Amino acid sequence: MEYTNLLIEKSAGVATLTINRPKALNSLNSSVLDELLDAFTALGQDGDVKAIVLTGSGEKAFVAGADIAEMAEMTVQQAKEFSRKGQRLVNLIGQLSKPVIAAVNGFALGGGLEMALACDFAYASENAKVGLPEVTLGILPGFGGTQKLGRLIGRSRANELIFTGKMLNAAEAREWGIVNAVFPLPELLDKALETAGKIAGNGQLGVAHAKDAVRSGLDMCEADGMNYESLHFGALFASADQKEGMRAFLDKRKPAFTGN
Ligand code: CO8
Repeated sequence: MEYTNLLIEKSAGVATLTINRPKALNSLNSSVLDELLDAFTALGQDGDVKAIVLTGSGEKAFVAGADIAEMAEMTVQQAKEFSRKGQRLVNLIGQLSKPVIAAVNGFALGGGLEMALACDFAYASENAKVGLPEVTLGILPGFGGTQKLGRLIGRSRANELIFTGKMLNAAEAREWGIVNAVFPLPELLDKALETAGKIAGNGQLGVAHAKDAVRSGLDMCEADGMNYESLHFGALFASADQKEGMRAFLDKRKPAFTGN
């Protein structure tokens, strides 16, 4: 698929996926969502890609939400389909066997924050502002925000953000546990790439199983989660990466993981 709203760069096992619609603050219309669905599917299947950084182009916005101009005249049916498309995207990011880091380089509002929440974790720039302003537009977060934010930061804080529609600055977003770290804007992408590079150097299968164990485990009771973890732990002992990782430790050398 030819992308008109996305830029993709790949280097040393890490793909940088940039939403490139700066004039509309990288807001998500149907064609951006289609392209993102296609791009994440392709990156998921690309054997050279071990981790992904998602960011927005320009110095102002990560993603300023779903495209309000497109949504304004939607019928009930179209709005449901739009929401389902966005939810397919956030589910795809979650189910991908590769970690996705959000580099939040400015406004992450509404569907933009929901995209960041769908990623495995997020870093932000000092100018970032995050929020779920949907109720100020007479709607509610429809790309997973009502489900994911409470699981991440707890019900009380999620309710305050969702019911007021207020924005948090980057330091507040870190304090609330929405982003892991805050950097000056010019350093943000490099910091995210550095972390992604570290992940890409680890056993890819171990990372993939860990991602699923953490994500799926959060929806289970602890006892079921422990059983699920054991299944993943056992499965890795059928892999070449487990043999290589442990042999390399004993041989006092760097492991050469193959993802098998
Ligand atoms: N959609 C479409 N266009 C947008 C959006 C958006 N979400 N955000 C900004 N733009 C456009 C502006 O219209 C403007 O275009 P133009 O230059 O043609 O007038 C351009 O981007 C620049 O924006 P501003 O001039 O407004 O820039 P400011 O610096 O003054 O303000 C803000 C920046 C504060 C980010 C402001 O643009 C803003 O408030 N944007 C809207 C934020 C928002 O409400 N986002 C939530 C949208 S709803 C949503 O995401 C729902 C997700 C779930 C959907 C469920 C499916 C039904």
